[in-house]
Amino acid sequence: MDDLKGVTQASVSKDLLTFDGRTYGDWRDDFHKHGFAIVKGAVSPERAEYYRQKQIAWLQSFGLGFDPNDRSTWTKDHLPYSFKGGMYSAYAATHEKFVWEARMEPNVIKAFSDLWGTDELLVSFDGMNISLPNQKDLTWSPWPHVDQNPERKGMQCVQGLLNFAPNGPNDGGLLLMKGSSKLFDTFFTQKREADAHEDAPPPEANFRDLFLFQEKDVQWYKDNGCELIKTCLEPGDLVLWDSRTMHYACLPEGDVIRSVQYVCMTPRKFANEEDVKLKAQLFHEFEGTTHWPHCNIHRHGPPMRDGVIDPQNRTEPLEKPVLSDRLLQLAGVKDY
Ligand SMILES: O=C(O)CCC(=O)C(=O)O
Ligand SMILES: [Fe+2]
Repeated sequence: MDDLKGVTQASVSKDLLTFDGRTYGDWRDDFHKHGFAIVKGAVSPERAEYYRQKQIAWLQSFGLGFDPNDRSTWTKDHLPYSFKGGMYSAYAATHEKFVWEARMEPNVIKAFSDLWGTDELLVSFDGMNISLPNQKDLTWSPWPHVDQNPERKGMQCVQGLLNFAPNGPNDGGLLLMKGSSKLFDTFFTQKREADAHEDAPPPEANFRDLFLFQEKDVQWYKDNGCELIKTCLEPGDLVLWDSRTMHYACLPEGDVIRSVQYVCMTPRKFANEEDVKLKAQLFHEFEGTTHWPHCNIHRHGPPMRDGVIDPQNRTEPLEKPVLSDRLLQLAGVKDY
């Protein structure tokens, strides 16, 4: 493993910010206690429905015959390439106009500003998840993981997911290990072997901020007082979780197509200049990166199909975002 860029010695050994002992009287108390929180109604049901429709139209724009009303078309050959049954981060998707609009919803930005105590934020260039119920050509097994390298101590990244479709117990969705963020350091004081999951990224992908847990590790967290919960959400809800929280997503088994967008924001001051420069360059190239806004900036790269770059690859979004100072600041292109 190469060094963890953007992590100073000081930040390896302690939190980047300290929240100890503070109470807020809102969802932030839950967040600091359990490692996650749900911000209800961060966008209106109407806006959520707009984003849901944009996502479906985006899938259809590839002209591969995907029809949201015809289950016989719910197969890989009718869809652009996705990961884990519905995660889309290639094809310049992460820079579609509607994706930027969702990131910039006032209450989405406000949630992150309130959490971090600053308006000077960077946003991740991560994608969306559109998972189809009972898609026949998919295999799936739980993939409990954290998106933070065990070497990074403290709360360094907060991930978010903005939900657009009704999301009950049978629907595809996010499972979180309540309380696990607090046990992150304790768990990794021992040498731990990552799970050889069938979907684990190849070592050359060098996913440094990912640790896949084994089944016995899930039990370890439960034995230490944590609880695995499936989030149930209404359209417009935003879930935020500390990247040290164990989590994974399950596929839908009901009738509803899962429709969410990932959105993560961290303070601009967490970033070093080199990473911000790289981020700005990737923004100009309409590239996707990871869930991390301020470091761990890696080019997503083109979508692969059958070992070759998908001929349907796009290097520009269908609809480009409307550039504003605020957008460019969040993207790391313009200084605060
Ligand atoms: O889609 C989800 O609910 C979670 C996917 C995931 O692991 C992530 O966003 O880090
Ligand atoms: Fe994750």
